[in-house]
Amino acid sequence: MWFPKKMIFLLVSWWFICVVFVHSNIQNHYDFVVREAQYTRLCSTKSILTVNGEFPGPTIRAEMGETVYVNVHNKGRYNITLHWHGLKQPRNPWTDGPEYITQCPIKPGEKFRQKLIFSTEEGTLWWHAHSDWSRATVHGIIIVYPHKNSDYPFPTPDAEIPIIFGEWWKDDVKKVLTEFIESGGSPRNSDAITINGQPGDLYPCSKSETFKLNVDQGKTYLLRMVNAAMNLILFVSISNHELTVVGADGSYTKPLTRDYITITPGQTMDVLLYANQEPYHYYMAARAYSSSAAIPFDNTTTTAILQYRGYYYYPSTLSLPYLPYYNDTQAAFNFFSSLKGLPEKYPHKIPLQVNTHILTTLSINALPCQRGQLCEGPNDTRLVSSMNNISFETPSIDILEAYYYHIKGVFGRGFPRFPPLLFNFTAEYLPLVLEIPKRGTEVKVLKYGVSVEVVFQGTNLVAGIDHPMHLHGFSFFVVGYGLGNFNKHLDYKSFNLVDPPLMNTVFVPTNGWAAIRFKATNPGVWFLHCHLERHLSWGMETVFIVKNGEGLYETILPPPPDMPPC
Ligand SMILES: *[C@@H]1O[C@H](CO)[C@@H](O)[C@H](O)[C@H]1NC(C)=O
Ligand SMILES: *[C@@H]1O[C@H](CO)[C@@H](O)[C@H](O)[C@H]1NC(C)=O
Ligand SMILES: *[C@@H]1O[C@H](CO)[C@@H](O)[C@H](O)[C@H]1NC(C)=O
Ligand SMILES: *[C@@H]1O[C@H](CO)[C@@H](O)[C@H](O)[C@H]1NC(C)=O
Ligand SMILES: *[C@@H]1O[C@H](CO)[C@@H](O)[C@H](O)[C@H]1NC(C)=O
Ligand SMILES: *[C@@H]1O[C@H](CO)[C@@H](O)[C@H](O)[C@H]1NC(C)=O
Ligand SMILES: [Cu+2]
Repeated sequence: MWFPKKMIFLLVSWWFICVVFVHSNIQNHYDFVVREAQYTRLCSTKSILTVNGEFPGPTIRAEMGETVYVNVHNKGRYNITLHWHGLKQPRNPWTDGPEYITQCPIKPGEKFRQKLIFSTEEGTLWWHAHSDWSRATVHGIIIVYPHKNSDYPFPTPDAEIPIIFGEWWKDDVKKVLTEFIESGGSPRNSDAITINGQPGDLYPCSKSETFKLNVDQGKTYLLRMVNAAMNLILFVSISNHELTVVGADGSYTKPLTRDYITITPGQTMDVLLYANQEPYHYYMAARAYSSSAAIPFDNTTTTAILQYRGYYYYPSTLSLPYLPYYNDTQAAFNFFSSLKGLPEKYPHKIPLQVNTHILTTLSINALPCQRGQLCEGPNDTRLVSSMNNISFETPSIDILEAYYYHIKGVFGRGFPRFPPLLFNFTAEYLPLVLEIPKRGTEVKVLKYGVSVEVVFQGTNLVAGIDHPMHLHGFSFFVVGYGLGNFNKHLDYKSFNLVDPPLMNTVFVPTNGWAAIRFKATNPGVWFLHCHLERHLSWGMETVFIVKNGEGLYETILPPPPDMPPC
């Protein structure tokens, strides 16, 4: 078609006006350059991997339902992939990100343009690297605002404050990972927990940089919290202030007011803070929840300061807020089981009937020592982990391409729907012979549209511990939690099918279970894994492949032209 020059000029300028003025705060194109940068924390300087030199990385702001493009350019020295955590990416697993699951890595010097399809998510999500342990420093927040004709399901807050929790090692994270994998034991503990990249007052050389939340008395703040820590479930609280959770994992919830919250790696929480106290300075603090006495963890405390404007006197000492004790499973369990969804936001979506039941154990395992290996696990073993007694082996060609192009020998379809052996999963003493898992790359294939229930059952093999289980490609309803063994005769009665929260990462309590339900209406290859990085490295993961349905809108989109080659 032929356009007069003037017409083209008008069209281009009109487009420009729309883009610049209508979406002043929001852009739909980002350039992410992965590169090294120098950072100093805890009195020592090191080079870390970042996006655009920032730690935490740049914020992505979107409006519900829009599509955003991120041009990822790897200028680092290592292979990398990026994942958009909590984004369902309808029909588009291609740019979801987990390494060797949906793509091969972006090699140094290469680029990949990733399409982010926002659909029903609203609230706080995040993005992070999804290859080796790079996500320790390669992560950032994603804020999804209500559609312009819509509003928050609570009074509009006066301002929002991102709060990103992380974990910092003084040493190079690559080195921590290599040492961990070679040793066969537990990884080295981090040296600090951070809030927006800062450890806070209680650590050496950190006080002047402690993160400050500046507030005006009488106003309401939306704290957008992300737990980007590698291996720590956290308790969080603020002195003299209550916290009101109004959203989790990119879906709104019924308001839940508590004096502390619990947040697992992978989870996000939208939390209202009412600045309704005496104008003064108050600590926000966070530290680990860790249930097993046998497992070492970083037991330090990170702080930020909530400071009311107009109050200039800086107190020399502040008192720390109440936090549940490190091993207080009841406190964690109570928080999560009190969180309820907003069913009016998704009427008739909760699957009341299920046609695919899956029960999977989550276990820590121990392999016998082989000659030439280091075996720093208990009793000279090497630690691994498993789901339904299969410790996942990551292939070297990604599963999505193997599935799409029918490449044989990359994965099997034999992930079992039930544990291969029934025993008292949570018994205090278990026979050592049960500790050795199988190894393999087994996926579960689901027909398009089936209603799926997954019951995650923690076991006490080697050491009972909590697991935050994350599913890509879906938000699921968390319909039940319990301690001990899941009992299908009793526990169905306690399921919440009225107002379950819609989440993407579920807390499975130590020696307990959690149950989720979702409808498999997103064709693709979707990773399911523990979001504690050490358990993921050990093999606590599998993949759901959802087949195409009928017609175009139930079919996987074609791959983008610039998929990174293997
Ligand atoms: C934290 O762990 C260290 C080393 O394991 C221990 O010495 C210290 O007492 C612990 N601190 C607290 C507050 O539990
Ligand atoms: C938590 O740890 C404390 C101190 O080590 C111990 O006394 C208590 O029994 C533990 N509680 C639980 C529930 O394990
Ligand atoms: C399993 O073991 C736990 C812990 O010892 C015990 O309390 C429970 O009764 C056992 N359950 C069954 C079904 O035997
Ligand atoms: C896992 O499989 C291995 C190999 O078949 C077996 O020896 C072990 O007992 C199984 N453990 C469990 C918990 O099923
Ligand atoms: C280590 O070995 C001892 C003795 O055989 C056994 O009682 C204990 O349960 C083992 N620990 C683990 C974690 O396997
Ligand atoms: C980087 O990725 C390519 C493509 O999958 C692979 O062949 C290579 O071994 C990877 N390099 C490292 C250091 O893992
Ligand atoms: Cu885990």
